[in-house]
Amino acid sequence: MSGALARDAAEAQRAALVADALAGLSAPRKTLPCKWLYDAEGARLFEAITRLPEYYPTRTETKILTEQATAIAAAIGPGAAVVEFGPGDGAKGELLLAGLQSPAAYVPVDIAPEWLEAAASRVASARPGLPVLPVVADFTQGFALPKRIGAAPRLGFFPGSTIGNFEPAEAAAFLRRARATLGAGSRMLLGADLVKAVPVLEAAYDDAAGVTAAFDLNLLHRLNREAGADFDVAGFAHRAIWNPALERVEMHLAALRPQVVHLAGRVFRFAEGETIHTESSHKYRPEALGALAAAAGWRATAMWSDPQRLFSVWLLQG
Ligand code: AVJ
Repeated sequence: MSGALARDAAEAQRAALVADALAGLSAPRKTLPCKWLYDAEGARLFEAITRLPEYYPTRTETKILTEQATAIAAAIGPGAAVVEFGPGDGAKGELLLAGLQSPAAYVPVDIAPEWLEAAASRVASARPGLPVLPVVADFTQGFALPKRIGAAPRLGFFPGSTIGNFEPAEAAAFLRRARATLGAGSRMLLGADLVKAVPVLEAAYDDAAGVTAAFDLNLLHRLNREAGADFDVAGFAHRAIWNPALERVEMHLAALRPQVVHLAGRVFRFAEGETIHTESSHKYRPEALGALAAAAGWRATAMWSDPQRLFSVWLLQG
């Protein structure tokens, strides 16, 4: 990207952050969209989270993809064009491609060009000769697949239980749109975290070393840095709470004492104990995931899990 274009993109991003912050902090129950957790520092902290003893999802999903690679590849068959929604550093895409029989192409899709570049170059150097065709797009919306994948059978790939960050209605809308993008008759390999004992869930989102707390609190630092806010970050604490009715872990930032915060010419007051809801991570029961997929036009044809039933990897037929 040229210097001027990069500056325009950064300014548009800043304006969107301010707009979301004004809307979220004005709501009767204060909230901020979880996508803002991932600036450079947030991405670094998330990477550290994936290596924590308490955070089982990444390591369990990687184990499933590794140990069941033969069964997964057999179910998918040869020649698939793999379309990954939000590839991160490309490590899981590389792992999936390594197990598949003669994949036809790798299509990472992300809104952030710099991350997309990292995933694309990682896979390209691991698999010389495989067409790597990155697409810059917001994958929650429709987008066009590269013409070069031709008639290869399409396999969507959405690992990491990122589906859990959507409200159930948004998750269904995402799956429906993904089917429209990939085409009827395509498949989707989907990672979803499972409902389990509450202490295991809460520890995964509130680790002893405080890395998840730093990840959550970084959002306030980001608002101070990028949106000109004046949060007293030491006056807030991270909380991870299981919501049993909605079967999700919620991250909140709780005011430890009354607070007054200024942002973009507005004043926001916090009572002691009042929170900003920063993320929801929905956990699924297998029946509920099957029903969600069905409501979005997909049929679950296989599910792989670990012996402790912590995490699930689904093959959906569109
Ligand atoms: C990568 C978005 C799925 O919800 O488990 C980790 C993010 N948040 N710890 C998740 C996250 C707190 C993660 N996702």
